[in-house]
Amino acid sequence: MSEGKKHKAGFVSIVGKPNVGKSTLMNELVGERLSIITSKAQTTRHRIMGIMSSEDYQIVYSDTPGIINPKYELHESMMDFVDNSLNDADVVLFVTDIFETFKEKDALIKLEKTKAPIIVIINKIDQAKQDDVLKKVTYWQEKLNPKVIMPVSALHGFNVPAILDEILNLLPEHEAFYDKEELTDKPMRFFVSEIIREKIFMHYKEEVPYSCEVIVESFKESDDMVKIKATIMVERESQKGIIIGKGGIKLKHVGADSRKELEKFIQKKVFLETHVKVDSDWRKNDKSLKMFGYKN
Ligand code: GDP
Ligand code: K
Ligand code: MG
Repeated sequence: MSEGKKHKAGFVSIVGKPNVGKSTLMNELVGERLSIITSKAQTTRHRIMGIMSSEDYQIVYSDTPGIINPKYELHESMMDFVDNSLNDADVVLFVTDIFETFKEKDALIKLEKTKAPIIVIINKIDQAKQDDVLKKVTYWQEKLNPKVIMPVSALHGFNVPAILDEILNLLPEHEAFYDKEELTDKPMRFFVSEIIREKIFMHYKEEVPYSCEVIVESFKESDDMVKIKATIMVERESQKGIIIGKGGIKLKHVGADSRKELEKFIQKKVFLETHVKVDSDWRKNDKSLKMFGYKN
């Protein structure tokens, strides 16, 4: 560590409504594709940590599910992840986007409960005129009176490095919480299942992806390759047919896309075997939610 400079470390919680670009922002801040991104709301179901370390600091980001009104048990667990991350936060990145009208109160109620300083991120400014951005800045200034408001484009990395400076200003002096080599709190199997889930979101319409959970049954690694067996859980027999498709064609495409992405992520050749199983209404079932890691 450089002389005279105290080490800073802390937890930065990334929260906001669905689809405003939280996961895109975390990946951009950390410089790794840790969180899956799709154009659909409720893609992120867990709290995913992305750790960024240097000689003088360690920032532990938490990407979280979008704040919603829970409709079933899975949603409740998702909102518990948001609450936990807000409880731990030293700094809150409240992400909103240029389009958000913000009629609902649920996200703001969560923010009122946190004691950590808030940075408001107005995302997707690549899609807005400067006037509209300024209007949003005024709006959030009046609504939340945060420490800082930053218009950014997470997708294009515009103004993202400046967020880091603001965080470092607000971060407490502390020693590192994790080994400086660590990138995340989640194991490789988690990312495998997330990557497959992302491809499911891309290949199927409407409700089907929301009914899917991916379980990595085995992950066997050798020097130059990995053999992965994964099960896609659905909620009903009819969804099983949709996932598999005529003659297995749909599942084959999901498998091929997943394999390509997995090879990029793991940097080894990947053999992927997928099966589909039914776990009736797992999203409302306590036992299944525990088994899939959504509950203790
Ligand atoms: P989350 O649900 O808040 O985690 O949002 P995601 O990161 O999954 O992004 C939702 C959608 O918004 C995806 O289609 C992203 O590509 C898109 N997106 C994210 N950031 C930006 C941005 O800065 N500009 C534009 N135009 N799109 C963005
Ligand atoms: K999303
Ligand atoms: Mg997300």
